[in-house]
Amino acid sequence: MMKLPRTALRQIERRLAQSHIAPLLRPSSCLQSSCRQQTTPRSSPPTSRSYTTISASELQFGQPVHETHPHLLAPGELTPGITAQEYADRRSKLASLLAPDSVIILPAAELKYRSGAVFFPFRQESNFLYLTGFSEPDSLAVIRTTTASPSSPSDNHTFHLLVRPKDAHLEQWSGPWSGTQAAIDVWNADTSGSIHDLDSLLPTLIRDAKYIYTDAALTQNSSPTPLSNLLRSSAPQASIRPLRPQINPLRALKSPAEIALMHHAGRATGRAYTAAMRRPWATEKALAAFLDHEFVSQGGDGQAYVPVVAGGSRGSMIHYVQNLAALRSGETVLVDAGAEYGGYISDVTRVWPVSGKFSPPQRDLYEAVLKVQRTGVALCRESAGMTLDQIHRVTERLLREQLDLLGFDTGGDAMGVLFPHHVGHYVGLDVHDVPGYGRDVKLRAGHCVTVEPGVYVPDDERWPEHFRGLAVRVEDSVCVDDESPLVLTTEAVKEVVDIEALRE
Ligand SMILES: [Mn+2]
Repeated sequence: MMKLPRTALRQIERRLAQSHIAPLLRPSSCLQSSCRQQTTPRSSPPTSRSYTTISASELQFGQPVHETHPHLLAPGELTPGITAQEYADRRSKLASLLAPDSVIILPAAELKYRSGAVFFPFRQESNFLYLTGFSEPDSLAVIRTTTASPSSPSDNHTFHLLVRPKDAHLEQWSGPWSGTQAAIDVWNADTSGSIHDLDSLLPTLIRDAKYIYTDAALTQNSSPTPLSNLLRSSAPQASIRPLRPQINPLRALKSPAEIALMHHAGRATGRAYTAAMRRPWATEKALAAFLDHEFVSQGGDGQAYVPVVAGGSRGSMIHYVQNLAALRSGETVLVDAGAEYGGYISDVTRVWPVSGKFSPPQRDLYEAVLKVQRTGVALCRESAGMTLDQIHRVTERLLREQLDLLGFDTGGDAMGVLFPHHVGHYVGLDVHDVPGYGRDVKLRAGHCVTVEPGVYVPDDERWPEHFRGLAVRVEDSVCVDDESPLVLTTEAVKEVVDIEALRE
């Protein structure tokens, strides 16, 4: 049983909030004082680096670090809110689950192109980010398990990063990147090297390995990929296994620092929604653009996913993202959007009347869904002993009861038509977090999920006339605690009276 340390959470949250009010000017310190010394001591003591006498704030990295961006990261943090120690602990926890002489191979995500040389914003592969905190493409991380001594059980692995070496000419075009020395000094790799030397460096790192854990693509068009060939020629005796089943149970249970980041993202999202509900909107596009801006001005890093902004019956299209139609008075608008912060997302849906006032059928259907949603949220506690699948079944039964009361015929396949999706999914680094982790797992303190029942009424004679074309979903992001849920997104108002009061 894990009790979420709410006092600690509040402290972290206060600091996160302050960091957005006034950038803190801290004296710049050398890299080794901020990161290296705070991680678990390893068998080989850190050697002194030639540039530790240079102020680190004069150096340039491929992502914010404390020395260059003290308004974003506290000393010791590798990404906002997550310390170098926490990243080291994640590697050591994963290593403790695997046999000695296992290696974990993590290729970074690839930069994706929109057209020609025009690229999309880069996003690191989630497991790579979770284990390293390093956010650059063209890199590869290797974690090799070792036999831990009983006196130092966390000293159970070595960690290696292959990255882009510093290159003044290329960096002038692409912006700075961090280089091989920073991989050791900042990201705490035991060894580092150039990604361009992968073919010569990887064989040494994985020689004599018994198991290779990786989710890298090993075939493409039914031929082995270059990485697959390299793994097999360097460690022909090793058996190659998927990494996901090993790492998913770790990623699924969030640390207090992760929960604080998600709470921060949830708060920014909630405030943006409530600000949006205060105003009249003529188009889906203007509303979407306002939220995008508010997510940042309320303290988030930006949008976590392509939002759904759907007026009227377009809300019945679950992933409607065109967001170009006019909004009409008399209709409701369904918005499914969320901010992210420090790599962690929040996921919220609200429905409100374009005019500011619900019509009687809109209010009736909305209240029915909201009532069921509140019950679902209340079940997100370890003491309920339920899985997401079980909460889904309870939700469907309660929705059916509510719809019966409103005069729907809920026989036959009605519920599959009216409520076609699952009640929730895990959230974290990914919107649908820890892909492959089952919804048949009993929820425990530290699991974070969405609760999002919805009713979408087709324009069809089968359903009561005044409800046809209505689309209602209410969604919050929630972390499970022992006895109660911690709702991350309470600042997005959802009671009818509160929504209507915003426009009075
Ligand atoms: Mn969702």
